[in-house]
Amino acid sequence: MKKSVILAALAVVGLAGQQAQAAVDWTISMTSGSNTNPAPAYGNTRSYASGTTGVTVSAFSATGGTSTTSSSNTSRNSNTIETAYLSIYTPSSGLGVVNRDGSNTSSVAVTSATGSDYNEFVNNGSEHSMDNEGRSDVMLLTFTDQIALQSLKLGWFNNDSDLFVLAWSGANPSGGIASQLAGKTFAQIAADTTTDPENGWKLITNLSNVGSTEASFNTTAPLYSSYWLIGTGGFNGGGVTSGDKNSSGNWISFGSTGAKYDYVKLASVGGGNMPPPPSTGVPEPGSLALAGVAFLGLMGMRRRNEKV
Ligand SMILES: [Ca+2]
Ligand SMILES: [Ca+2]
Ligand SMILES: [Ca+2]
Ligand SMILES: [Ca+2]
Repeated sequence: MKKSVILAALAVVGLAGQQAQAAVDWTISMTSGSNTNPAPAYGNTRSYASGTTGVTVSAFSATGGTSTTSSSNTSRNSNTIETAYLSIYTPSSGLGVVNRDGSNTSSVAVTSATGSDYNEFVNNGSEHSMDNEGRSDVMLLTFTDQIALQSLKLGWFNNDSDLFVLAWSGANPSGGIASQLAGKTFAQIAADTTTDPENGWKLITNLSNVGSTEASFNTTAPLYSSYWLIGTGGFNGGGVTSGDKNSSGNWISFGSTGAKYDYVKLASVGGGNMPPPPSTGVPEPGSLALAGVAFLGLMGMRRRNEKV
């Protein structure tokens, strides 16, 4: 009896929580700023806010390691992750990623680029976006509070627009969140989501063909975190994928028929604040204990009555 009362109370709380999340608490637009060109600083940040909720965004890409200049696309899960340049396209497109492996030195914003991801430059080509042609670009979003990221909207996309969202779960990493990204590989991060999902990067969702629609996710039993990772394509146990699946529901490898590269710019994100501790309508631990005592008392009375 006591158990069912508690379950009923929790059900009411759960329902109230879902209703509150039908709409996000805030939406942060990320369409303002300007680019540095030429020679941007890799690892730059851009900050945006809505009300008291603020976010700082930075860019990364799998450009490290010995295969940095290889034209092979198969290295994206074994290359180490390095900081990239977080570019901005106004007035409405939003944030893009220009990684370290560009090579177009005439119009490139990267003075020392020697890589084979050659269309990575600020003011031309489709890969000034966050893309997965050549290398896999991602954005790290660091919020001022623990929040539930629940929506995103693209201001621009080309060819295909699959996205994945990861959140850092568990304790704050002692070396800072960048230490859980830079120097690692996407394969290592993927292994973390499967072997230690409660303390590390956790896959929140794979979004297919987002396009110009506002994507919604993480609404049921939402996860709250200060650190969120958004990338192009899909994400599974091996790392990043094309985001495209065959008729059997299996991921299609980059370079195979049916795998389409994704090019996107992020215009806004929305989310929910962590709900305050319940104050009304939910029994306090103390009153639950009292209810238990009363219940035991009833049981005692019933036993005594049965004896008579
Ligand atoms: Ca790019
Ligand atoms: Ca690229
Ligand atoms: Ca797709
Ligand atoms: Ca795709």
